[in-house]
Amino acid sequence: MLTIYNDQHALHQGKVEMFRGELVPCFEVPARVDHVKHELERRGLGPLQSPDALDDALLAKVHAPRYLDFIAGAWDEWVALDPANASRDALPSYWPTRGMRTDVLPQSFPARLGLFSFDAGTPLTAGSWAAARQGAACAWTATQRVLGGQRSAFALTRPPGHHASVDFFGGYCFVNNAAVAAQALRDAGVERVAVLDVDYHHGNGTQAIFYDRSDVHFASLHGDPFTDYPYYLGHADERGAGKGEGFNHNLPLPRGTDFTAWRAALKTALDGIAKVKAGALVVSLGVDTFEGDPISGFKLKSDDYLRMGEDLARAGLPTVFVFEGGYAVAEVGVNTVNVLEGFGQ
Ligand code: Q9C
Ligand code: ZN
Repeated sequence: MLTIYNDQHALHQGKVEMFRGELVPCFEVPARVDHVKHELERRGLGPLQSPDALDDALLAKVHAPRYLDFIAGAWDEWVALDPANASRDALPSYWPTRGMRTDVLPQSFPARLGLFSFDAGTPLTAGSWAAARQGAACAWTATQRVLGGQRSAFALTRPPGHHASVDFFGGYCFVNNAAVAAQALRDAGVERVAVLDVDYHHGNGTQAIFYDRSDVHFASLHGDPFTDYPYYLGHADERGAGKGEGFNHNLPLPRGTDFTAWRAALKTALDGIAKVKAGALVVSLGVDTFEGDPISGFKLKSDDYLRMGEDLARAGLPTVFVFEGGYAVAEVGVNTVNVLEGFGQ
């Protein structure tokens, strides 16, 4: 598996996240990607390449310009508020909600930090933008390799992306790498692209970015939002809007779901993808469906990820894999690389 590796991922290194009323050490740590890289190298699974330079115009096709401007400058603004902030992560604590104004940009930095986010679990750090932007470059480069004739490529990067929406960050995500890949495939002339999100959590950002579009079909298997993050999106009745009606497919599953039930839902999602005649596939590859994941509720075992890769290969589509979640740090390498090995070259 050709892998495009984000060698700047460790520039994003959150210290703490808000969890049940406490600041706890971040689950989303640099070691996650280090383990995947190590496992790819240990199994001799294809070369690791650096990304090519990204044209920011692509980012502006999936994110709002005022959001990108904010994220790009947020760390400097944070430190300008108080030099002591240089040693602290920025976390939001105010959000606009129903009936409040989001069209007027507050002057206050904390107010804008909340306006452009949706949780207090996603620390913004000195290197967050640099790491996230380079991650988008990885997704773009992996897409170019697939367009160039590779059957598949893998963007190995963090922070993850699928919770990042048109104009807000959250769920450890700042830039939606899967959306970048899907948009790049569209820009190259692939008439319909499918994004399949197998991360434990619903890909609210990817869904929202493409919700009213028929050219990008979004399918997601995830913990039911009645009980699981991101809570406010991901129900089965969200089927797309306007021209996008019928091109959004959510398969929420209960806590405790094992691979047999998960695999049946995967088949349903892949059948839907075959029906819309997608010409390419983007896989949001999170392995937080693993039984040992500390923040998730499914029961997949390490060997199941080989079968997952085989099932994905049977879709028969040029495929861009983008790394997302997975927080059982010691097993994240084996589980991720199992999918890629199961998929084959
Ligand atoms: N008890 C990704 O996997 N915190 N993001 C949830 C649940 C947010 C996960 C806490 C989880 C976000 C990319
Ligand atoms: Zn996840």
